[in-house]
Amino acid sequence: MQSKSKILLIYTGGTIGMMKDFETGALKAFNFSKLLQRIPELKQLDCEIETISFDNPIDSSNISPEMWNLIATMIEENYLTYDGFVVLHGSDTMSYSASALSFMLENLAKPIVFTGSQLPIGDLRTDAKENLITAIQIASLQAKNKPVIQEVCLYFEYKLYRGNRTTKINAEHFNAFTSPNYPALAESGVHLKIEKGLFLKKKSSKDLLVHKNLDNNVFVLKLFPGINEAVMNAIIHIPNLKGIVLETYGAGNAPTEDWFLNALREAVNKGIHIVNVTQCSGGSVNMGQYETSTALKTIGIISGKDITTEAAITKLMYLLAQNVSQNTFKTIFETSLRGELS
Ligand code: ASN
Repeated sequence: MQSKSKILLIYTGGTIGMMKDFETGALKAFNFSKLLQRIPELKQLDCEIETISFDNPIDSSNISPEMWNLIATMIEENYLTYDGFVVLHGSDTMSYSASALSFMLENLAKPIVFTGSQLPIGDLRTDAKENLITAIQIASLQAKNKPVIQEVCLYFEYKLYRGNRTTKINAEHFNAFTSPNYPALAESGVHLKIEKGLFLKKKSSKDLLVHKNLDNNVFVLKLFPGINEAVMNAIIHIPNLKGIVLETYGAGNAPTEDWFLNALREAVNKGIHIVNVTQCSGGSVNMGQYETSTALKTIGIISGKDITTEAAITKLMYLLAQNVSQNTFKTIFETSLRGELS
């Protein structure tokens, strides 16, 4: 007989649990016990739910690598006791956090489902209840006493995505996220339609390995017509800088002016890892397709392929803390570690 799934709900903050401050009119986080009182429906779910919360819930604009560590530690310490984890998180940076956690949790064999909402749970028209209830149901799915999902996901507005493939695209619509280069893993309608073939295949049966070191000596540089030499030089001379996510045009294209390419060459020669990702909301970098990207390839710029900026910057933080040798860094970055690139 299948036993009831045990789910740990980790509350970090976000709009889902916010209330209006009557003095300023702004939304701010409030504590978790009040959140649970607002969703009596949770008792009807066919699983056991326990909760744990940040001492001071945050608006997700204040998330940091230290807090990713806190979430990772909460999962690590409770990993054997629970069948699945639902992380309640603000939507603003949820894609960054889901990406970061996907890299930090190696050999994951249980579901970690990030969710949140656009309106507070107390609001009459809230999207929080559906998001939370279905996220818990998804995290509880079992087949032959094993969790069906074994990766870090993000559930929002009827769709389950691979977390490190997502990006927030709308501050107004309930449909706030998309996964531009990878299809949804599941869709919730009258039935929960699960696309098993899209799930991450577990590579080994090794125990969970939690990587808590992240190196945030990194930068995201979005190109724009008019970027000048002084700006480029200032960036590549940031003390201790170890990695740059370079958001280029189209299929990975950039200016071909000497001062620009020289700055990139100098940075690469100093040991700074530069990852080429596209500013487009979908599609892939393909260095060499146009003349405007051929030099980038020659300089040794890493191809981010179809990775999101959120996954690229967190993968950089993760790999920079892993003591990867200078020679193999590019190859490892260009390899899919958690399904983050094709
Ligand atoms: N500012 C909020 C947050 O990210 C937005 C939200 O949750 N919808 O914490």
